[in-house]
Amino acid sequence: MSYEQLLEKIQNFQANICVVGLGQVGLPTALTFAKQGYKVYGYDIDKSLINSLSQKQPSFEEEGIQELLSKTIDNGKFEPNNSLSYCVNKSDTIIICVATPTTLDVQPNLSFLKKASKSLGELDLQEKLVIIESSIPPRTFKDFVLPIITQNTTLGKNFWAAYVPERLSPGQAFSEIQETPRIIGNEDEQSGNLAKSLYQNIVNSKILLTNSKIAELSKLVENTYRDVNIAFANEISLICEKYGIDFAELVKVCNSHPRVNLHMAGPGVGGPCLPKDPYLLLNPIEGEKIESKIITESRKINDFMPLHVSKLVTNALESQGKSLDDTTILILGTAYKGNVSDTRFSPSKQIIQVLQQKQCRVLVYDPLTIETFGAEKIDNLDITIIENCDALVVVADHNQFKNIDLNILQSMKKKPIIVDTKRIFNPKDIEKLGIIYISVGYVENSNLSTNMGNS
Ligand code: SAJ
Repeated sequence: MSYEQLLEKIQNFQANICVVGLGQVGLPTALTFAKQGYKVYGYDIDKSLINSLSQKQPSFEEEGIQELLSKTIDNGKFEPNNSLSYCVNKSDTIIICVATPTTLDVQPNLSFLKKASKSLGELDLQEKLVIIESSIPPRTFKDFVLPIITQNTTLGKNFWAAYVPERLSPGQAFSEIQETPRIIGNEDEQSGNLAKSLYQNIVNSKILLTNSKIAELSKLVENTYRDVNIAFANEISLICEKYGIDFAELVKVCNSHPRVNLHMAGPGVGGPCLPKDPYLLLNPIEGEKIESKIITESRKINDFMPLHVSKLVTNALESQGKSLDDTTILILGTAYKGNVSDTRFSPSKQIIQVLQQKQCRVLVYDPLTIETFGAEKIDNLDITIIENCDALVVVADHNQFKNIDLNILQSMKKKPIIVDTKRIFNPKDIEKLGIIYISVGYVENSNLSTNMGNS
């Protein structure tokens, strides 16, 4: 098949697609292409995942995923399969969405990408287009992936490839795949054109073409930008605690300026992307580690926040004359953020551990996850549970938590405390119930505040 024939197949939804890696990026991507009319083969090394997807059971929470999975399996547009060669041989385009985490010493761990590229390199990739969506350190596409997958082909002649970083925010995956502008990083013009035609058929927004190194860097810079901005918000919230003013009110006022956009302070930064992408940015695949004070300090500030939250909780309990070993604390949320079932790098892990070290009894409630981080799991917010709680700590802003009947909170133990790190409640409503309301950047009196680094 020539370049022109492949282009036409892609434009007319006739090109088959194989998605490698069916996690929180790969699966929504596969289902979106299937929804638009492409035939999509889904491959993952996890056989049990392929089994459950074949039985129409998604492995994580995402709005609309269940319906779309069932629909596209029923109409034959999505076919999960545990043979990579089967999926690749049936396809004209292969999209790699494997995880690129960091090791414990925060070095890029490209082992999944290496394995996927190696397995692909052993198959016949002639006349196919390969796309990488995983977040990767600059030059990985050109110097690491391309040499492995072009062993029997020539880029731009009988094979095409591009780097197209995913940009979806878990929890809004389907709308973001369609509405967020996409970046295409390519090393040859034909690959850029093919990738653009493919994404044009699912994206209702701009598609920008650039070289692969800039595309790789852009992805890491975007997530680092957010991490640094959240760190700034967190630091300002600590300053607000010192002054005894409400950070949320301050944000409202500052953000009325047309060139200011303060982010929200919170319990820390979790998830599979923000806590590790700054490290991918600073650790090139070859050469020395890059120094950046602002990026490294921001990571430290965000990593400190769970500790700060536990200190807010224990300070508040002690200020009410309670002995920590005689208190029960209910944590709302083990997910790393609202409305997702992902618990990777969740701030609640450290909050729970610290509170347990301080001898508090810790319960957790999260209707979207099975993770407890060693706390006692409860299955509902029954009054018999609430009446034993001294403090309630909101760590994930799930919609279910926002809709809690506040009257039930009145049954908490004497001198009750709510630490609402995600600002899901109106402080006045809580205080009206006789409950002490605390948040990051909102302490009743500044004595409850903690010092960065001394907790
Ligand atoms: N958070 C705050 N304050 C804020 C915003 C977020 O404390 O103002 C916290 C959240 O609670 C969470 C963490 O930050 O713990 C990350 O949440 P997020 O919603 O900012 O980001 P992710 O990790 O779910 O998704 C990000 C997105 N990147 C950007 O917005 C630049 C998404 O678009 C990327 O596709 C995704 O990373 C990814 O996969 O790389």
